[in-house]
Amino acid sequence: MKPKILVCRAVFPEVIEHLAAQFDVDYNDRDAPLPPAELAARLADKVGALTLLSDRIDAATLAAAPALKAVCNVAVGHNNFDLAAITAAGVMATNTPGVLNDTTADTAWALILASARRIVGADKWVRAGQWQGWKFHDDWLGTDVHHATLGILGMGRIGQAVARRAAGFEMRVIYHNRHPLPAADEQACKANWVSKEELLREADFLVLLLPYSPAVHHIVGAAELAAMKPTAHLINVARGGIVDDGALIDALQGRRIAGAAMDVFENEPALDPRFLGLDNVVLTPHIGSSTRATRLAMARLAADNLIAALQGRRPPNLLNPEVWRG
Ligand code: 8YV
Repeated sequence: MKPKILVCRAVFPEVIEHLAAQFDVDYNDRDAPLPPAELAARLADKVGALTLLSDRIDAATLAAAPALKAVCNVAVGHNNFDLAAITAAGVMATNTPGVLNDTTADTAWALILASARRIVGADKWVRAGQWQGWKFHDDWLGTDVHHATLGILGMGRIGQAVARRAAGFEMRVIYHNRHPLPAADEQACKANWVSKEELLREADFLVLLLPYSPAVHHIVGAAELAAMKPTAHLINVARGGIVDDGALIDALQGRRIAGAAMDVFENEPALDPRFLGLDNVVLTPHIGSSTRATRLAMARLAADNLIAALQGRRPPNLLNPEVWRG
């Protein structure tokens, strides 16, 4: 008999085939999350699970899944995991770092450029038939990206990929982390550590790339937005909850910053409806890693983690090494 696993949400057929070669797969092939009670019920006899960010794994879920050995997220973020509870239950938890860095960095750049050059509004204007003639000085004037100052809050692997791309735009790159990067890494992405205050004050484009934790909840709120330049743009490709969305909407309405581009929101997908009425924000539906190649690589890596964990090998992306008894 093959070990039983749950794949909590629709992924790629080739990944399911790969898993089915070694496991008895209970597959939720709908592209919608399982309600918590159904998730718990379907985990009851499983030894492993492939999870998405919408699948909350906490003490209650674990209590319903006594045989569980591994939960493997198809995401680098893992704020759907109560890692302390998972570790206390002796269950391995994994994520998918690395494979989505470049795609998410590309998304950040798409949003920087879209916000600076008002691409989305201009596209809607053309489609609405409003382009009646060309004007020199008042049509769709945007902000230059080249030679501007790029600020990055959260200079991990994705932040460094965003910074490296700035060289082509001949930008000055500054960042803030709790601790500066090792000198060689700073050199590789030509970025300088500054205080959070200086970052807010100096950035023309402020890109957020922090992983979510309660410690960074609303790390960009009314006070931080007030400290930014009125000409600045804010880009969030990290997590909802890092930005106080209400404070951002106020700042955008009051033109206290020039623009924003948001891929992630508090309470997504139920974003604050006031966003929809603003002409100085670009809105995308959490598509930071969304290319076929990258989503497939993420699903494959999560599957590899699950296979390793259930075959008694240390999974490559183990988040809680304290449970490893290799
Ligand atoms: C994913 C993400 O697309 O990896 C993450 O943490 O937020 C995105 O890359 C999404 O979570 C799919 O699970």
